[in-house]
Amino acid sequence: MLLRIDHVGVACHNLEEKIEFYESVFGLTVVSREVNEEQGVREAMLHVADGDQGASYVQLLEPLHPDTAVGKFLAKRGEGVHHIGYGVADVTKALEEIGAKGVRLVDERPRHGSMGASIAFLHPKDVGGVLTELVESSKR
Ligand code: MC0
Repeated sequence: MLLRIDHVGVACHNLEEKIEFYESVFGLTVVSREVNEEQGVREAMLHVADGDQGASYVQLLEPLHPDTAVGKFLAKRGEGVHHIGYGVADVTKALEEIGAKGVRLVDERPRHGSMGASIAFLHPKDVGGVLTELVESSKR
């Protein structure tokens, strides 16, 4: 069901500073920047590698307000890995299958994600403490 690691989401206080760090230390390149009001984030995708099943990225996330998922995470835990996003072929089908196995779904239906993807989150409490995102990439 999981095709690849699509991205690792990293929570940070200052997006521009963190982009500069990933560019200068790892030589990564920003391929997309977006503000996602629904998710309460300003984010950037930095390309890491291409594989048979698609590309993988580091996603840097800065909260738009303290009272957002990433804002609350930063206040509680500080900067660091916020979630793992796995590529799937069909996010609606994957949600059905995973929900049927008793895993709590944060999203019953897909939402709008980075670079036109359809995304949905699984609750970290049911995935061993890991906030897990399913990502169906846009068919561009
Ligand atoms: C919270 N918890 C986490 C966590 N966030 N555990 C692991 N990883 C995380 N990222 C834990 C808390 O420590 C707490 O455990 C419990 O979950 C409840 O957390 P809370 O602080 O009370 O917050 P809630 O319950 O209001 O919300 C948690 C929840 C939320 C996961 C449901 O953050 C959520 O809906 N996340 C999905 C949306 C999201 O994260 N959007 C931002 C990225 P204790 O033990 O202390 O009770 S958007 C994105 O990434 C898009 C743009 C994309 O990829 O394209």
